[in-house]
Amino acid sequence: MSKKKLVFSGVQPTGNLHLGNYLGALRNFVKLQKEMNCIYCVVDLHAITTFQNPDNLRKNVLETVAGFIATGLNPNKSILFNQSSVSGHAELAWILNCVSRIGWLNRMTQFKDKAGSDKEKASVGLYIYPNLMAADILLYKATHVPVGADQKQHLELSRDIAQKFNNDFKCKDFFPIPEPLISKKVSRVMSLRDGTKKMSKSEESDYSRINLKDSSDDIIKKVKKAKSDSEQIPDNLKSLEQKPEAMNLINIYSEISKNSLDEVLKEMSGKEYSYLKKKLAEVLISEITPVGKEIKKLLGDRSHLEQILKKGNEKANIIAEENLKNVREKVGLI
Ligand code: AQP
Repeated sequence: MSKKKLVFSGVQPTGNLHLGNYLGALRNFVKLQKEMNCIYCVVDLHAITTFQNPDNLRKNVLETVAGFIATGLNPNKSILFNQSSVSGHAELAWILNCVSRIGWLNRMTQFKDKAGSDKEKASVGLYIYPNLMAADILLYKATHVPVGADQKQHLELSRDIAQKFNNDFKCKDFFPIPEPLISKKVSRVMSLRDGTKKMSKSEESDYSRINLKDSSDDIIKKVKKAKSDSEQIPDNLKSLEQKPEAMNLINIYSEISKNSLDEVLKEMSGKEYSYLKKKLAEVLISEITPVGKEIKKLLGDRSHLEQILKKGNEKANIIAEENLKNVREKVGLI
């Protein structure tokens, strides 16, 4: 595998993949495999930073693999594996725990969001999650990391950790400083119920998100119920600044219909949101339901999915072991 450009990214097997995962991550992953060598990971060790029912976790790992493949990922071209099968992730994470600083972790907003008001009760794993993410990336010396905007801060931390490791152990350029690849258009798909919160698997209300496995009827119902605005659709973006739910629907429509925001406003201005919702449901059904059907089909053959993971795990382990050998040597571990 060429050392030049290498993509790494992961998805947590924490439940139903949704439109945010699709637009913010999966669709870009598939595009990137045409241009670069790519390694994609089902990050089960990240998932357990909050409690997961073991049976659901096992099921969700395969479902996430199916999601990758249904979106168009080719497991013969890219490496697709699950994190806990490559023990190097946990080992490098420990080493990087000793490089990363408490002050850096204290600034992570995702921990604050996920831990909620009672931080004392959050797991230690949730707190040091960003160090594990740095280990995921650096274990393969990845140069590019496609993520949604919600992961930007974690990726900046990975860059700081890489830099500090290179400085502390006097090995300039040992770890490449990973670059984020964040889609300029829809980098953050928001909840259909609250336009200030991101669409998320763990949000209680299923009406907050479009799942990739949703049926046409589900999509129509959810889009119909989505919060929007009582005024007509304006002809400029400025008027949408204080209307996050309406902006979110317009963003999603623009992204799925492949029309720019200006084109969408031209088409929609002066119309009611019910018109936008009708069109939005149509484009979502035509793009998302085939992916959902393919996921369901793939889940009908578990052994095929397990075989894909097994091959990916073997390939990932070879690269990880080689890099870890050098890390141990730099740190002085024998
Ligand atoms: N709403 C979103 N908009 C854009 N991108 C998103 N991603 C997730 N939600 C959105 C991107 O999807 C990739 C995989 O995310 P993840 O499942 O590993 O973790 P997450 O960001 O924590 O996703 P969720 O859905 O919110 O999961 P839970 O609820 O379990 O925490 C990442 O690249 C992410 O940026």
